[in-house]
Amino acid sequence: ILDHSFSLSNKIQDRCDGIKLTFTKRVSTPYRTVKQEEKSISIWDIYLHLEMGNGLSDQTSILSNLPSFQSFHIVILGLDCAGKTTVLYRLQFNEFVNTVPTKGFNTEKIKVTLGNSKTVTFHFWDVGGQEKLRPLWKSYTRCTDGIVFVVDSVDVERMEEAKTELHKITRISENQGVPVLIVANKQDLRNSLSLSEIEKLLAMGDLSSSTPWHLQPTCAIIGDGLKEGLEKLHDMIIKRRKMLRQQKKKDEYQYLLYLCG
Ligand code: G3D
Ligand code: MG
Repeated sequence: ILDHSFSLSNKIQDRCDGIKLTFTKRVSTPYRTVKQEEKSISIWDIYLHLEMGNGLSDQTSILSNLPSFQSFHIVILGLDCAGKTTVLYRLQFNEFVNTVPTKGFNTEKIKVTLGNSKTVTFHFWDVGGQEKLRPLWKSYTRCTDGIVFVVDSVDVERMEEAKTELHKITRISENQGVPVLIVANKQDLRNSLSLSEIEKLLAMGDLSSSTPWHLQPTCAIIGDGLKEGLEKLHDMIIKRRKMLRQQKKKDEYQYLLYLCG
């Protein structure tokens, strides 16, 4: 079951749904061991997790503790023409791919080897950035592990518009605390803005204190800066997962103390 290569077809879903794995979590207090919760996961749920990646949902939190299940759901957002699709295909093919305007979305699962030689799978969702498509962003960020927000470093005129969209998407309650990698793209162009100018124009200091962020200069055409950016994003995601796990444990322990009087 833990092997990514296994696959199931819809036809046998019902049969597999009958088979359940039960996880029992026990918590020890200094005086006794308390059985805390029992959770059943159907094989079908595990399959969906592997196929779709489900961010921080309750069921996947058990699976994401296992190394082979480390897959991260990442949404790539930003105004049209910022270079989102170029980023996606640069990462996938390690070469420049000529793009056409994205009408809906592109999605790819990409294995990336990080600096510590650890390979992680990112499931990217590159969503169209035209104004009429932006209301859809919200549905792609539901339960996401991280957001990559791409800006065109030479598009000074639309920097204000990019700022508005960045702040809007990070303010959504479901996205509270979700790490954001801001990609200052097209740094190869002579008149590109500097990082400090972009930081100021995007008013990044005004992002909520609960939103971890990192600003990364890149050139998606040749791939400069992309790996470094993903590394930072990965670190922020791991840190957040750890924090959420610790918070959950703390809450559970408090609850047990309350139950034990
Ligand atoms: P989008 O998906 O955000 O809408 P695209 O943007 O990836 O389609 O890219 C829009 C244009 O920007 C493309 O050029 C692409 O080649 C270019 N581009 C992307 N990244 C960079 C970069 O780092 N440097 C430079 N100089 N150009 C970049 P076209 O000509 O096809 O419109
Ligand atoms: Mg695109």
